[in-house]
Amino acid sequence: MKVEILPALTDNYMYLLIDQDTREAAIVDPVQPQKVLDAVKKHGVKLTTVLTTHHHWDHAGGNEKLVKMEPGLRVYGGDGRVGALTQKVSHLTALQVGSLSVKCLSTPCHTSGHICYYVTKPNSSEPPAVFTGDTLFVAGCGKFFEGTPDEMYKALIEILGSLDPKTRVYCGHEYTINNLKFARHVEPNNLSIQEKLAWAKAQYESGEPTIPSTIGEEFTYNPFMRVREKSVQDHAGESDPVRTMGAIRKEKDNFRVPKD
Ligand SMILES: N[C@@H](CCC(=O)N[C@@H](CS)C(=O)NCC(=O)O)C(=O)O
Ligand SMILES: [Zn+2]
Ligand SMILES: [Zn+2]
Repeated sequence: MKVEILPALTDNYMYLLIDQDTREAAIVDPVQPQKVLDAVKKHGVKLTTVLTTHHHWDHAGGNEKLVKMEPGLRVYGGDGRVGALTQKVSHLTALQVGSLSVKCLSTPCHTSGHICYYVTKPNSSEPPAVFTGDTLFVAGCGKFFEGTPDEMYKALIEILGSLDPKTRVYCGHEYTINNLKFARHVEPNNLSIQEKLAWAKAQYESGEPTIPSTIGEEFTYNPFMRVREKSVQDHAGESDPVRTMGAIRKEKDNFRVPKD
């Protein structure tokens, strides 16, 4: 599989997922349809599928226009509020993009209908990919607009956290530097955070994305994936991982990001 990263709006990402065996492709969260069609043309692939992570405008807001420009697309999503939806999916719904297998993972919390898409290439040694929208970011997670700390714990630790650690994480926004500054505030002595922050700043300076990370890496620096660690619980003044999840999300909602 090949994943082309398509920056959109100010800090969103769309992703063109290509099955190199069949030249069939899917697009994740096509908020800027013309950019998508330009990339489809450049790669000479057949776009058949839209994978929508959630109904927010900056993710699903291009669906209707894309379907008008390219009739016949299958539009997947987990929420009736997703524009141009043709197939409503739920937890563990399976679909194919050419020879690639896609498994839908229901991760309610940021929105109640949020879906992450886990992609594998059967009978190959290629690492899997997961498209996490606004549930999991590199070193962070989405705001809890329609859910609870318990739901985000299930999403991050039990569902995404049990994927192959080599799984590539493709998230919905470029928030990595700000997320790592908050992570450093939570765990000032965590060297993985400091290394990743230095790397992310260098990527930013050269105009490169910080995407993808891996699930295994996220467990080393993402405070929301580390709510079972004593260091994170101590910072939150809690001894329970779900209460820690709630406390650090609330703290991040009000966090003033330092300049460096
Ligand atoms: N803090 C965001 C503000 C925008 C925002 O609220 N984004 C939503 C997704 S569209 C979110 O869940 N952000 C997670 C966070 O701020 O930790 C930023 O860094 O620009
Ligand atoms: Zn959102
Ligand atoms: Zn968003």
